[in-house]
Order: sequence, then structure tokens, then C-alpha cells
Amino acid sequence: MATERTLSIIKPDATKRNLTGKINAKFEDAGLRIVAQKRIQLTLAQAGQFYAEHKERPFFGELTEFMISEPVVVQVLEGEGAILKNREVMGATNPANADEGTIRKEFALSVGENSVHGSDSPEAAAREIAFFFSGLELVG
Ligand code: IDP
Repeated sequence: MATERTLSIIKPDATKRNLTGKINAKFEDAGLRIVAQKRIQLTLAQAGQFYAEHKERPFFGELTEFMISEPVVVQVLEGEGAILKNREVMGATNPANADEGTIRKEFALSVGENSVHGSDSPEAAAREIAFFFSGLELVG
């Protein structure tokens, strides 16, 4: 399997509860390397642009307001099959359906406040990494 990069976000419910280190340990234990990382405060416009594919969903307003409620940690994770591996480490969107040992099972509060975002395809990973990081911030 090829080495990939994927975009991860540690969401406001997790940054607020000071869980960044515990979540990063889950990534590293799974063999994912954090190759770029920064803590930022999103604007409502940026959150809306990032989640544009969900614009028509009933939870769009709730989601974007949540994403600006506290700073987030955006990061690039690298590893063999990193996109799928990260989705496995994250667990199901709704923590009630997430497997034991996953980030969402352990830390998520609800289907909305679910602690982490992870790209779901190579196309999304490329788009989402470029949304947050410049080439200069990505060390090869
Ligand atoms: P994913 O984050 O597991 O890829 P998506 O279906 O792409 O899940 O949804 C994006 C995000 O939107 C979720 O992670 C969650 O924060 C939020 N979300 C999804 N479904 C609901 C819902 O039914 N109510 C509130 N928020 C939701």
C-alpha cells in the first residue's frame, strides 16, 4: 500500500477538554505520523467553505457554529494507507456506533460533537490539505 497523507482536525469539543495529546497518541500508536500541525480559530465563512458539501443538510448551521466555538487543531497525518487508517482510528461518525478503542468511542460527546474530522478519499485529502497548509509548511 502506498504512503498517503490525510487531513485531520481535532474539533472544538476535544480542544476545549485539552485532549489534543491523547488524540495524537492514538494516531501515533496506529502508525500515523503527524507531519504538520497548527492550532487555529476558524471564521464562520471558512467553516462553511470547508464543509460546503454539507450545505443543504439540516445540521449545516449547527456544524459550522460548533466548528468556530473554540480553536481547532488542523494536522496532516502520513502513513501507509493513511486515509483509510485514520478513518478506522477515528471510528463511526456517531460515537454510539463507534468500535471500542476508536477516538470517537473514547472521546466524542455526540454525533455532532465528535472530536475529529478526517478526509474520506484521496481527492478530499488533497483538497483539504491545500485548504489549510501551504507547500512551505509541508516537509517532504
Ligand atoms: P464524518 O465526519 O464521519 O466524515 P459526515 O457525515 O461527513 O461524517 O459529517 C460531517 C460532520 O457533520 C460530522 O463529523 C459531524 O460533526 C456533523 N454531523 C453529521 N451528522 C450530523 C447530525 O445528524 N447532527 C449534527 N451533526 C452532524
